[in-house]
Amino acid sequence: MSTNKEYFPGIERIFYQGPDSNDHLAFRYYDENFVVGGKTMKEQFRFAMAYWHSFCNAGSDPFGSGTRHFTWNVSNDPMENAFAKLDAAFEFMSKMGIPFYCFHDRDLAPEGATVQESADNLKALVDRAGEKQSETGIRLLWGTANLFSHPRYMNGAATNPDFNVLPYAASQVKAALDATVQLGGDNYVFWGGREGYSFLMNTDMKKELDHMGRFLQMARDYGRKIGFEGTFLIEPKPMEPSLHQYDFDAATVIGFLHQYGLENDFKLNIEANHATLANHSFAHELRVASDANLLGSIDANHGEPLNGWDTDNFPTNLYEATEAMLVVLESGGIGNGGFNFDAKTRRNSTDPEDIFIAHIAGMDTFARALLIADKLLNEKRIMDFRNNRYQSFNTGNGLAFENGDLNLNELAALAHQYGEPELQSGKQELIESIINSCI
Ligand code: XUL
Ligand code: CO
Repeated sequence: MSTNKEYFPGIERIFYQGPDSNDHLAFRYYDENFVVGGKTMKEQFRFAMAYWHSFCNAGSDPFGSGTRHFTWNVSNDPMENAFAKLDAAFEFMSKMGIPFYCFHDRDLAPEGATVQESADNLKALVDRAGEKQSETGIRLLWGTANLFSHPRYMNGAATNPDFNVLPYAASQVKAALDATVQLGGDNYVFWGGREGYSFLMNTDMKKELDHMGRFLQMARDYGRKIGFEGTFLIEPKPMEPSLHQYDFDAATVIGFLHQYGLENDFKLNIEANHATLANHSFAHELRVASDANLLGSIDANHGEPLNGWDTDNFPTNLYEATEAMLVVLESGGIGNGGFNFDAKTRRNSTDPEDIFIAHIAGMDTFARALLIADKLLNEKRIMDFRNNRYQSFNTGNGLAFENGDLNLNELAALAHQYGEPELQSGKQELIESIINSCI
């Protein structure tokens, strides 16, 4: 089925040329073999391409149809197009030097007329993807099932008030887990796009959350049974498409995982634009996940600060990326997760080269952020200040408090002895200016 057609003629392998290069089809900061923080950049990031944004969505929005011409989408046979799209995607990743990809079941293969036909379609594409992986060395970062686009999921998948929808969702998750295991995927993602509500008055939230917990336990048990040794990931997002989504933010999901006994198998996939939708910074969400030992992977993008939507821009905000990389480095890296570009080119970026330029911009942004974050970690003025801010807990009564050796009565009694505490400056502006001097 594989053709020799070249989908991006005129574009060769993208290489590192250094910060002074003016070539827009070259890396200025992402040097895959350069070692930072004990690992090569390639190992630190494990960059992944998101199949859906770059190869499925031609740029349509609620106000108009797509603007990009997909040269792999020209047949009347959707399966033929799916095979062509696979070739195009692997050509793109090979030329970019992107080592991983991520997909939803429906990105890879079209939905069939029956459950069986859908599973067969997916299997055919997965077999071919396996061959492509062997030929190129490109690997699967994570697979997932699209449980939000089809009308049957309008009231949710695992949380649907109608039980009849749940078997359908299970059939998709089962097939997507089979696909992920067959392709050696390191992770499996659940993003609960419609797992939430649009109207609380017609919703039994407790029942729906119990159903979601049970469904995820079943998926975990099935995955482990078929030999999936990777990490299950939940991707928090507060809203859109639902008015309220149950996986609201990192803190909410961590509570949910513990409540339903999922914390040993699941971690979090933190997306920058979802963080800001929840009125958190990207770094905040990463920090919350990391502090709970549940930072699994990252969906790299950024939102438009002037509106509240999930605009999924390619990440070019150096400051935001630097804050993120600081958390990642302090966490000891992203482990078996990666940095998936859950990002789309703007609707009016219509040249075929634009998805190359966009990925280069994103990879260069994070590479540069990594270099800066590494510098900041070695910047004693910041790190010492942060540590010293808490030094009163290192000895005496502060240490006794931390160790649980003081009760409230004893703690309150110290107020009489200590009197009014002296004010301790937080030195925010100083730290901000040191950060700027490292950029
Ligand atoms: C939606 C989103 C998804 C997930 C995978 O906002 O981020 O693409 O990453 O389902
Ligand atoms: Co995402």
